[in-house]
Amino acid sequence: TQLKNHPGSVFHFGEYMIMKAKRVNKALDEAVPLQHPLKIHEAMRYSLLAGGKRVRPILCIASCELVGGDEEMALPIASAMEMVHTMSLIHDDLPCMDDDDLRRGKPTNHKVFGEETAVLAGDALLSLAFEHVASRTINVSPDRVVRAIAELGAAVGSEGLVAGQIVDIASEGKEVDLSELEYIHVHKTAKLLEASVVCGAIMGGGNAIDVERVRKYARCIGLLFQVVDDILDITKSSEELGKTAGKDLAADKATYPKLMGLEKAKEFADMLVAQAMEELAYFDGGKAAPLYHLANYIAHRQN
Ligand code: GRG
Repeated sequence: TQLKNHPGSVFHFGEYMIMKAKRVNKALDEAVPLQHPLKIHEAMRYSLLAGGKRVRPILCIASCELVGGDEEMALPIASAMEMVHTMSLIHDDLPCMDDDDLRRGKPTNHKVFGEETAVLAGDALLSLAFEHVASRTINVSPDRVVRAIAELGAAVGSEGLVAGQIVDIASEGKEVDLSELEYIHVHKTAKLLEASVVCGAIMGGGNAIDVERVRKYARCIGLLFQVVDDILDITKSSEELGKTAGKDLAADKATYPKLMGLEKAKEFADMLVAQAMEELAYFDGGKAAPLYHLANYIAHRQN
């Protein structure tokens, strides 16, 4: 995809994603060296370096650059976002949670390393995320680093991801209405995406208005991410009908298409992209191109 920002300048989104993902993968690889005790570091690296789209760290870096910061300022907290995301996936897959066998196309962490190690690998990644930001961030004033750490902590804890997960667990087997579904998604998915964008802007030196603008953008794309996930679930399961024994991937789970119908869910997704774009209109078009394309990418992704 190309976008003309200014006469003569073209933004190559595909190249941008590949370049940023490579940078993030290198930083993650270096953040967790294979050292003693080998088993825990192997388990941490297994899930952290197992692929994944790296949407959160790339959003974080793009937001930092949008407000005039350099990639280096955001790289430690961008890596921390992926560490937290990965640990939440490891714990989400555990037998006491979703009990999944596969993640990112590979056997889940507990299937390979055992349950005890998977719990500890998640704990260690969560702890490392905060240590990494505090000890590795460069060229950013301490007050900004502290603000960003507070933002990340709030997004992860009992008012963030953990809140979403516990409400999700409590809702199992019950009728869930749209407002409960939104609560779960805002907390399980949107909070960390929001923290990624907001922390990037904080580290990059954004002022209060910049930070609030990107927060509004992030809230739209956070919810969008989940609505699209739900739509993909439906399209995937109907594609698979006939190929497999007709396994319904979305069985028993409340989703936007189930609660509002597929067409309305698609309209809701379109509305969220449009709203996200509106927030970006305040910024320089050239600098906002990556976030503009990231919103489009989240809306139109196929996995
Ligand atoms: C965070 C302390 C702490 C504990 C974990 C288990 C749990 C609490 C929360 C569950 C969070 C969860 C699994 C949310 C779903 C997030 C989501 C949308 C995952 C898919 O993200 P993608 O598509 O995946 O970005 P890749 O593999 O590309 O990174």
